[in-house]
Amino acid sequence: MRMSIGARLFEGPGPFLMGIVNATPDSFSDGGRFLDPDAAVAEALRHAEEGADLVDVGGESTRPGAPPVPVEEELRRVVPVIERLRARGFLLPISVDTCKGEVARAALAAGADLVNDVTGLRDPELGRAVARAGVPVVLMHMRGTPADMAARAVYDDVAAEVAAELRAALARAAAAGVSAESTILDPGIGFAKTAEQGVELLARVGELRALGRPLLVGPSRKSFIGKLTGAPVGDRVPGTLAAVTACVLAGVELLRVHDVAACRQAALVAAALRDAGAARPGPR
Ligand code: HH2
Repeated sequence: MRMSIGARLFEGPGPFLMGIVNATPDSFSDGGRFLDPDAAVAEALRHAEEGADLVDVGGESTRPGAPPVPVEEELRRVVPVIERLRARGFLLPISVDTCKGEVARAALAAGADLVNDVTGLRDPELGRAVARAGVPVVLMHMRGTPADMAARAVYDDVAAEVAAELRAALARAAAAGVSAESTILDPGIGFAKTAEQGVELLARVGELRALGRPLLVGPSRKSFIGKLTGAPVGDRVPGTLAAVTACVLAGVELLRVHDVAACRQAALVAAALRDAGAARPGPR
């Protein structure tokens, strides 16, 4: 990939790590821990110390069944975090995890550099805000809303259908005036996918490279790991590392994770394996 995000140029295959900061009372794995802005700021600083390349600040849980958050409440959760990080000279690019145009605009004004939209620009106002600010955007695949997405997890060919629906998101971005060069695509692990479909998507994530855009994947602590292993949500780092490794080997550039230090170690080893394999192609 070659893309400027804030002051930083993201160049090459990565892997680049996006550290998660959930300023929410109800996120599936860390709800309530970082609702206080100072706690959220401390978590972002910890991610930076552990080697994150950027951080993603969100104020609305998207766990299955999560209720929508009113715009005023979401603004109250995320804007102070971004303002405080910038006020203390935080150097990493900041992403805002929102699907609302108004929240994106306020977050960008407060110092965010990228918009992470789990709905893939369904809100035209969000598309216009991104286009106007000229910032990059993550277009994630989802069907329906967190309240009803589980019922929409019906696919004949999950990888092909997710690719087609991501193409539609790229078309929405273009219609809003967002250039293709500023988009990053994400298959949306856990969003309108069963555990089995999520595993198949991870196994075939390399197929999405045909869309010609950098890829971001967020497998961190997700329920497919619990389904495969029985591990509770607080004990899914090892499963996350396996998924991160698979993603890096498949050519995914960006990983959205809670456990930056552990994931960085796995991602760097996986990247070395990826590069060593590419250096000596073919059977020996
Ligand atoms: N996953 C979550 C939230 N935002 N954004 C992208 N681009 N990709 C993802 O896979 C993704 C995402 C869900 O994880 P988390 O933020 O930890 O939980 P919650 O939505 O409950 O806050």
